[in-house]
Amino acid sequence: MLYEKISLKQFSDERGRLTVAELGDGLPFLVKRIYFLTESQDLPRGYHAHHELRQLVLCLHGSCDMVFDNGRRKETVHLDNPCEGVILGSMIWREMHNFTRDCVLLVLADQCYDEKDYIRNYDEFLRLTKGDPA
Ligand code: T46
Repeated sequence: MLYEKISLKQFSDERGRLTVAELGDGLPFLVKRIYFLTESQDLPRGYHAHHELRQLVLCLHGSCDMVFDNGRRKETVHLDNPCEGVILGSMIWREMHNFTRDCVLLVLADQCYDEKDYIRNYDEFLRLTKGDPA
């Protein structure tokens, strides 16, 4: 798999549902940054990879598709469940498609924002992943 699916611990009772991710249980790294996507339009996002960054992606509301690509094959995951997260590692090209208007995507990242960590050119990504046997 080009990504890891994570099922988060849930506590449901008559008040509703509480969902948790903590270090070592749903969250495999210390979080240095969070960001979230709201007011989503049906326009694709992403189109880049990261040299180092690891992230946990959670779709808190609505849905979207994420496409992962390691330079040799692609996998798509449909995100529509706030209790099911995706761990996204480094050197994976990602695209996000088919956002519903009510989509809220929460991302927890293990590094602060650094534009130098981005690979935004697909040919450059293919060149960098060429010798990688994964
Ligand atoms: C990723 C996918 C899932 C910042 O200044 N700080 C930040 O922490 C982030 C994430 C972005 N920005 C700025 C950089 C751009 O000027 O916000 C603008 C939009 O970012 P970008 O076009 O990279 O957004 P997406 O949705 O294409 O990608 C984002 C993350 O950047 C990326 O790491 O993996 O979500």
